[in-house]
Amino acid sequence: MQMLRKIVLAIVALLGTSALADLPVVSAVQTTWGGCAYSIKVLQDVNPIPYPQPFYRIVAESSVLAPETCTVQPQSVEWGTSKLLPQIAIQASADGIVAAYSYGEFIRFMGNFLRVSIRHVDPSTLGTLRVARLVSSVVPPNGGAGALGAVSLGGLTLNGSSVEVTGTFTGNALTEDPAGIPWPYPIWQGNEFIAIYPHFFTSTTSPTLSAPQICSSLPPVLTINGGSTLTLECARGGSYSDPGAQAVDGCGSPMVVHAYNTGADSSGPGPLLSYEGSYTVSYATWNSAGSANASRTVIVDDTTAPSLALLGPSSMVHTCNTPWVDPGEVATDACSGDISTWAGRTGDVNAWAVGVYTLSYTVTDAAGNSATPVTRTVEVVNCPW
Ligand SMILES: [Ca+2]
Repeated sequence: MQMLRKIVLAIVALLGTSALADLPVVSAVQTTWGGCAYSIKVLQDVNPIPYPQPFYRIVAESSVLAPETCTVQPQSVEWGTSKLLPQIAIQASADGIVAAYSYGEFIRFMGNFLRVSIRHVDPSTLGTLRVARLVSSVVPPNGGAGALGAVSLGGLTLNGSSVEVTGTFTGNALTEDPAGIPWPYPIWQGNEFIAIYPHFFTSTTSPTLSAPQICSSLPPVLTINGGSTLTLECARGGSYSDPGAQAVDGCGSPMVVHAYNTGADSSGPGPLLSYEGSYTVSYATWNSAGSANASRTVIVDDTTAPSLALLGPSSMVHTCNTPWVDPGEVATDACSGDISTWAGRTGDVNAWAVGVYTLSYTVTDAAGNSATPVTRTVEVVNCPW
């Protein structure tokens, strides 16, 4: 029995020292930078000490994609090991390459203990230009000694010069590792996190650690189609058609919009296009997260001059000694309709005196817009005296 155990140990030891290239790849991610490929791989291995158990090797690799731009010597560097399956990510931008992975172990009576490591990778050597870590813990209510938690890597994103790491954690506190703040750490609500490292590639600035907002808790957003002020030309007999509004909840899903005084709902007559004025159309939406209200001002304006035309000819000959009767004029306004009775005339005809008389007709609508004046000439002839 003792001999068998030694043999097993020897075989396991042999496996444990086998070249990295021979180990099975559990997971791998890759990015490209400067014509080179950079990857992180998780390799499965067996640690024989103190007794055989599986563990993982986290290995960075570089290779050449475009020989004209990539001048690195392809290589493979082990960054660390983990007794729990690591989560891995790698991203590159013009600023550089950043890699992240979780690593840790199971600790008896405590559970899984996992950190996340975030590295600024040296493209030439696969060494680390900067390393940042995240760790979680359980902060007891009385502020006494805490316990370790497990941080899971969710996503790694480059936003310009900042690096954003997301994920989840167990426990009730998430900090840098080592923590930049004294114990006991602030207690978190929820188990999701966003860590934003500003100027990650050029500084060692601490991250902003926050819990992502749950979209369903965000209030709705209401948008008025076509803007909050609508100016329309007065049009007699015209009917108003409201462009409406739209609303989305905090997660971006469309919501029902309630509209008031559009002319198509029961709450009011809506803007009246036949009458100049300022009208208000309102919108509202609500859900369990809150409500949103907005209103539109509809201005009905008369900016168009009326039309004016003569009834009868514009040039008339009238026999003296009988009354001359003006055939009149017709005036029409788009807003006010027939405004012939609003027209005025300057000049007069003396039907008992020979002469040429010029009459000028004018009309102005309710908004002060005047029609182009029209004229009529009347020649009085053949007076008996
Ligand atoms: Ca008018």
